[in-house]
Amino acid sequence: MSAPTFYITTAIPYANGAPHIGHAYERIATDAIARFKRLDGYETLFVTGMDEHGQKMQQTAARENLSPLQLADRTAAQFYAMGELLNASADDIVRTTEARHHAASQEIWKRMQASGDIYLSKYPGWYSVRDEAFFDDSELTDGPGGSKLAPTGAPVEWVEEESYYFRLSAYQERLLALYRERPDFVTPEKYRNEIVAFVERGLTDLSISRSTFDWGVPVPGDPKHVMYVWVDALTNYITGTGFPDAASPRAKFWPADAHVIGKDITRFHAIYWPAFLMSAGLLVPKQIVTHGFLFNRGEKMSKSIGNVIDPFALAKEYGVDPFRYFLLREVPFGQDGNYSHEAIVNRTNADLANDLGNLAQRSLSMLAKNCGGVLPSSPALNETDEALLFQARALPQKARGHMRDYALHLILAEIWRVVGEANRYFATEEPWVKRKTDPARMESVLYVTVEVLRIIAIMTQPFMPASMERLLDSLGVAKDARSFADAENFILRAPSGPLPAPTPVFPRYVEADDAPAPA
Ligand code: ME8
Repeated sequence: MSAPTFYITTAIPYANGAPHIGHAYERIATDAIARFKRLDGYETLFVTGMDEHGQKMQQTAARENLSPLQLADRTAAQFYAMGELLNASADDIVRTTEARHHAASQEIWKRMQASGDIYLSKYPGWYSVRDEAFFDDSELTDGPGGSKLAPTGAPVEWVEEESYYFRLSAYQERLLALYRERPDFVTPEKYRNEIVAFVERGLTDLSISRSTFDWGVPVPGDPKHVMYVWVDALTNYITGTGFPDAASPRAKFWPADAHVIGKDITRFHAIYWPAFLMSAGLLVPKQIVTHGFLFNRGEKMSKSIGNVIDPFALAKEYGVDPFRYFLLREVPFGQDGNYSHEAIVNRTNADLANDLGNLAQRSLSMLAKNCGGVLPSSPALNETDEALLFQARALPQKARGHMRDYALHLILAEIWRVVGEANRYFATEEPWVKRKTDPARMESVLYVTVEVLRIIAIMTQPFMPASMERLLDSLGVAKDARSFADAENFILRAPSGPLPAPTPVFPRYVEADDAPAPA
């Protein structure tokens, strides 16, 4: 039987700015889910991309004396580097300027047109010639002589631009039926409820082309128009599966299992995207998985306040894995969260350095010193030992349960509950005392601790892949025995030889001010 498939995506970041912590968060969370599914036996495809078209791209590039493509290349390189640094590199990065993506966008357009859902009309609005942009009434200020001004100070005039429209209004019932039949189509529920309420109020047709700028995918048959950037951007998700090539080896991954996105873009994903797909005769994704926003000590990050957080600096300061762990443990997935230096240092020192790092270091050092690094092959186990092993072995099943809701923070909480139990066990059993009084018991305690650590390390791989690789190496676990099925395997393994000398997995974070003065 072939493995079940799992296809997961991130939103594709706008290519007109550098990566920020929100992008890092989304990428890390999606990576953790993809790794989890892979370790759980799914054939997994993880696709991200870059949103490189639109008027804003053209404007930002012009301000920087670059062509739009030069700007896109520069930003794509930054995001590529972020993915590598965070150990969250995807299987594929779809850049919307690529030929394969133009082909996919034009094909979905043609199919929507063939369904009779695209028509030509006029797009009325306040237009600034200088900015080459339309503005909402609410964005305008009063100018001299009763005139109106754009936010840039440029004069605006009322114009009616020719535009193609998508018959979104025709999809209200079908969308409501979708939300009814698949109550978890949008998660968490609070975002689903917002979407349902919005669609129940009625939908108006959507303007889906522009002819006042040309940085986009040309409309098939009418190249003076380019596609509205969201039609083109959303289509990246099927470009990633080789669409329209039905013979692509990736075609089997559609429909996607999860589009992971931030809460500001649920409407595009939960309303427009399924409507476009239904119109084109394609299957809709299984789930829109919405995450919250990250704030800097409760404040929205913005360039003007100067509190935008650079993920490269954070990863460098705290280490990639503590940074990944912090984001996924501290922020309940789906809710907004806060970043602060104190919070990340607390998590790093308490959960990682003290609880997991020390336990591994102490047990493995004792094993090295007293047993030459060799685990007993058939230790006697008592009820206390069995109880702890039972809890550890229950972790994969509990984790799968939480993963059904994408409750990443609860998976980590479960794992760290067992870390806590293992620490209590180690402290109560006092193997360092038993060393003299009952060496056989010491061996059993070390055996149980190492076995529990093995399961903990396997289950933590999706969240902190590099550190857990080191820990599993220290535990003598073969590279091909690190899947969740291996974690559940009740047959206690006997490493072929003595374990290597342990190396600390998680150093404590020491404040620059508290660091001991050099001697
Ligand atoms: O929206 N905290 O691009 P984008 C958490 N190109 N997540 C955040 C965040 C924050 N402070 N700020 C942004 C776009 N995000 C479109 C997507 S998809 C077909 C097109 C999230 O660069 C945001 O919600 O503004 C989105 O999911 C992602 O980062 C990219 O945002």
